[in-house]
Amino acid sequence: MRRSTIALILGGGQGTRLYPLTKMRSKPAVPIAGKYRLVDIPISNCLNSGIRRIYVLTQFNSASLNRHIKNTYNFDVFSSGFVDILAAEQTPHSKNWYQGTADAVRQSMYHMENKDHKHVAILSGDQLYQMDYQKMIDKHEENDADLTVATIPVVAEDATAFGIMKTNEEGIIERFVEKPDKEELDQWKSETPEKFSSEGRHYLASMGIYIFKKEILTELLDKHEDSTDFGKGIIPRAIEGDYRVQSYEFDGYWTDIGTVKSFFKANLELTDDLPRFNLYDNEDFIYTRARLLPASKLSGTTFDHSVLAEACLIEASRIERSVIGIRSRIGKGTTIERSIIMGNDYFQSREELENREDDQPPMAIGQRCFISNAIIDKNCRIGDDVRIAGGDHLEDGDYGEYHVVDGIVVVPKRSVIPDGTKI
Ligand code: ADQ
Ligand code: ADP
Repeated sequence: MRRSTIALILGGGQGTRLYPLTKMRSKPAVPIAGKYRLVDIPISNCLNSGIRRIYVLTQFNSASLNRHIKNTYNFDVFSSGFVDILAAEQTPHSKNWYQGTADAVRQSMYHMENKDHKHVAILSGDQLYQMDYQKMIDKHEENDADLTVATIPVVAEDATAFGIMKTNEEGIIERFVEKPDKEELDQWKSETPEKFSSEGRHYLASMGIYIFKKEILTELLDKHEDSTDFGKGIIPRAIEGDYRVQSYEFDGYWTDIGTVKSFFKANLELTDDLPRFNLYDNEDFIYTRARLLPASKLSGTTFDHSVLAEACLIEASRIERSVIGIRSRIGKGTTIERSIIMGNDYFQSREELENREDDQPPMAIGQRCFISNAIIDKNCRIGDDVRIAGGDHLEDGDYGEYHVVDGIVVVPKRSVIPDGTKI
């Protein structure tokens, strides 16, 4: 265990960019890859890097996040490890919700007052990647940096969505701009290694992953009380000030999953022949709740490039390029393409299924349905002969029982889509 570092995971603001997946839960609790939740990714990276003191900062608390953390990360009593949720709250120190990432950290600092750490790792809660933070901390110590920012080269098209920087030969960050305009991009080009420049990745982006010396973090947050964000405030202030701000170049797979579109894409990429995010590793585990679930039962289904979680009952005709989550039930004759089916939180009993008093379909996807380019959240009741075909021909918006976001049809948790519906 690495006692030198405490990790703070920024679990999300209002969660508007992932709405309606955040309609009934806080962002860290959003299910991903069939059986995990977003927060499992940074927590697993911490555990695999030997960091076992972790706070998850979230705008509001949710039952599913609490249950998930409590049931998954209960360290034994002899270790001083913990995963604690710090939800925005009214305290004697503050009456406001978190105003931004730096404000969230500022409001949480008093929880760490009595801890014996040297560094604070600040991590983003909506990214898919595997990284050994230990290597980054070693570099940070070797350089005697006040602050180290993890960086990765990106293409011009993506550069406007990130913090972009210029470094000197020693890797010290000399200039930084948060989300530059397209017009000013030229001046932000850097020499990047051949591996990246050959793909047009000429811009050094901040990954939003920071290691601070503990006292420097406190000093910066106090000194720049009006800075509510790291990217817009604290990081540029540190670079302008008399601090040693070092870049740590990461060269693995890393992607943002903070919007419905990027979340959808990252999930479907897990169905590639050789996914760039590796869930099948003997050492670097992705932790999640250890549920006692039976194996999945399949009948008459052709599967192609799909990921299937446990405890599913599937009689569909064809499932292609899709992620099928725990306890999913899919009826005969149904086709699913390019979709995420999140599954169910519990099994419906046989009794419940046989004695249905209302006309509601069961918690399942019915028979003879066609579903493509869609995200079906947990516990939905999709009737028979339903057609859901997402795509750019649909106009984005809130249509009651479903939403369209960037052409992707999102059916929120517990929605009911009656027999024969066409979307
Ligand atoms: P963004 O991702 O745009 O850029 P931001 O919206 O501040 O930055 O989010 C960073 C993380 O903090 C996300 O996980 C988000 O959910 C969480 N967060 C946001 N507001 C929060 C709040 N009020 N309380 C708790 N958590 C909150 C940042 C950097 C860029 C960098 C990119 C890399 O500012 O410089 O390039 O990350 O993704
Ligand atoms: P997960 O299994 O994905 O971690 P959650 O913890 O969010 O899911 O939700 C599963 C929860 O659903 C469990 O706490 C379980 O107790 C609850 N549950 C079980 N049966 C029912 C039921 N019949 N109605 C509502 N909730 C139920």
